[in-house]
Amino acid sequence: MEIVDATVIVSSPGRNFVTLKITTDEGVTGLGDATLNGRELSVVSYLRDHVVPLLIGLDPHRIEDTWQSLYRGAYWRRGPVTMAAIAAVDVALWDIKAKVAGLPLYQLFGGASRDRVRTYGHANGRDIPELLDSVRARLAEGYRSVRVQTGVPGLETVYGVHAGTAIAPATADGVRVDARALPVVEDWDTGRYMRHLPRVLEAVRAEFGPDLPLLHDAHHRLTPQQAARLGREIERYDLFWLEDCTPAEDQSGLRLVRQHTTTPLAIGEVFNTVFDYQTLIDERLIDYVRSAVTHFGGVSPLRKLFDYAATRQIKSAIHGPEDISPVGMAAAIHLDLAIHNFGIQEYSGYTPLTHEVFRHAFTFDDGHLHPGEAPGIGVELDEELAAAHPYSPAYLPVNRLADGTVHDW
Ligand code: GCO
Ligand code: MG
Repeated sequence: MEIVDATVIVSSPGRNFVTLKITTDEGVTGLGDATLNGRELSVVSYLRDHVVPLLIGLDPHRIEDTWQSLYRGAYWRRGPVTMAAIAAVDVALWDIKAKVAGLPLYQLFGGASRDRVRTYGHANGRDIPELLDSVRARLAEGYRSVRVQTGVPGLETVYGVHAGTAIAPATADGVRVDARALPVVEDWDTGRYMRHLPRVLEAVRAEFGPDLPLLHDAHHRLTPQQAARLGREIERYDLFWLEDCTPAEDQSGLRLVRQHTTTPLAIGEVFNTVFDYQTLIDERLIDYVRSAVTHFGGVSPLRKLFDYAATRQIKSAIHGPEDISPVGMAAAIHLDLAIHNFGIQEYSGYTPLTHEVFRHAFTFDDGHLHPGEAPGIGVELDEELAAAHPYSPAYLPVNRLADGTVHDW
């Protein structure tokens, strides 16, 4: 079998998604997600200009060899653009291999290690009462674990709450209403946030009791010293995890956090390779690894990462926000079902139009996902509908402190 065609499809059925479609001489097709929120077109160019020409004529079954040649052959390694492009190729080839085998992808990974995949959803509120309503809404949708984010008194806009909903707002025809040609500026004050968060968790525990698994995302905003203090202060609220407490590319900083708190830590959605995790895993500085299939070079390296993490009893928690397309999500769910050290899967849902553009075999029921039994990853792209909703520029916000200094967002 030979790869005869590879095309890159950009579509915005609510938000921008980049999809690679690989076709073989036998007419088998595979899909891969290459979406990099806010930098989508750079991955499109990387694929179209530099990767697609290398794929034509290759044997699609040689996934590992293709992966290694794209990673090592570029000479310039790692980074989100490169690794998103390689991820799309990797997943598309696994999709083809599993279709040819006539099996859902998880069967090629050793089969199911569990019956279904536990998820968590997003609850957001501008203030505590709005957050409590949002938690109720997620529970009504079936979620059994909830991430809680609120506005902070004195700040205008905070990560996770400016949209007020779990899903980016979209008009009926699928055009993002928050799409903008330039990033918006949000404000940030670490002191206010650190004083407010314990009150938020107190209110949520008072309302929903001790049993509901609660998560919180600090979104890379604290220093190790601040994270150590916050983690210790919120121990009594028994978080499932505190996510991205620091910009963790400074891996040794997590030693300080770990020395001071037993609050479980989850890190890694912006990481691209196993090397970003080396100290964190070797020294057991985290409890969950958070990389997305889409930003980590695909399911091939992510499976290796999970095996490495398992040697330290660290579990998986694949990044699954609404800016990972249903193609990337489907690949994640197959992996979640198969690996032993599965922890939890993030799933924040999609706009109705996104579900139409990407028709998928995976299902969400009772707070759990299942990849379905369709051969491959189980996603089909409606290319006509995708083309009717073209790319529209959209950027993540930028954070500034009161004096104008840029801060991590
Ligand atoms: C999460 C993430 C996302 C990111 C987003 C950036 O935990 O789901 O923090 O919400 O902010 O993926 O594009
Ligand atoms: Mg996060």
